[in-house]
Amino acid sequence: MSITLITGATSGIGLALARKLAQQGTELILTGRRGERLDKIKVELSKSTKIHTFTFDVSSRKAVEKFLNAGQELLPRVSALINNAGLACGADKLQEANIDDWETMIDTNMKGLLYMTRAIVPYMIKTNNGHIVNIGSAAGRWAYGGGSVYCATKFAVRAISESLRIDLLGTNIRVSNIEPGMLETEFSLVRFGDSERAKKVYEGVSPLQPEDIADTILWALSRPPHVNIQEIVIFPTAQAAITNIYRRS
Ligand code: NDP
Ligand code: 8X3
Repeated sequence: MSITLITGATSGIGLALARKLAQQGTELILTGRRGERLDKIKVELSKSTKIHTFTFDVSSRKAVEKFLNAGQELLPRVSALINNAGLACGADKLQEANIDDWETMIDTNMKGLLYMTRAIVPYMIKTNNGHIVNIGSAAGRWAYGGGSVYCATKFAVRAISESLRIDLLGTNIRVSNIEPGMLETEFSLVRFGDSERAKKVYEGVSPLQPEDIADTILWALSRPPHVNIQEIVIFPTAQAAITNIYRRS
């Protein structure tokens, strides 16, 4: 039986996808830093399928290596890796930004995704089967003020997806890059660390919901083996472009 591995399954897109895949009976490896949440999710989803949880920080190379050791019996069966764990920290102008925030975003969104991909792809090559789904962002196509490093990490996710697709040419392994626009999850709370400010991001708008992206990922995963969905950009209807948002007054 094959396994789907989702990083960042404790909330938002990762959790919505885990719930949908569990309903279909897919065996899952779920990861995140908040172990208590993972424990609860395991109890909830184990009613439908086999769930394995691992609590670790994807931005720590050592922690990823520990996970690879602990999960070594499961990893050869991973047929889909959903590189979803990610975050933005702050939205300050580059000249005013906190450099620690940059490190966190680069280490999580880029290096974490790379560590996980480097570890899992060799197993997929052995079976000549697999699907890497990277959660990029519309911010990985269009930059905006105050987003320099977050946008750069998501531009990087797009570049990594493109290169990996070329590196894997000739295998049956697929690589997809999913690029959502405004999406209501814990993302803005994490970004600003302030629930009032986070609420304002979505004020007067019907943003995307994590289930919208989970459905899109499920669709990409379920295409026949000769079809690779390379990239999908998804905005809410009220967002025409990265900084063009219509708000009801
Ligand atoms: P959430 O904050 O709701 O979820 C983020 C998930 O990532 C959590 O499960 C969190 O788990 C996990 N995570 C964050 N940092 C780490 C880390 N260092 N190690 C392990 N897990 C980590 O946000 P979203 O669901 O919105 O975010 C999912 C992805 O979607 C991200 O890559 C984000 O950049 C991207 N995205 C989000 C958009 C939005 O507007 N919301 C739009 C476009 C893309 P824990 O805290 O338990 O570690
Ligand atoms: C998140 C979308 O526009 O808030 O990736 O950066 S945005």
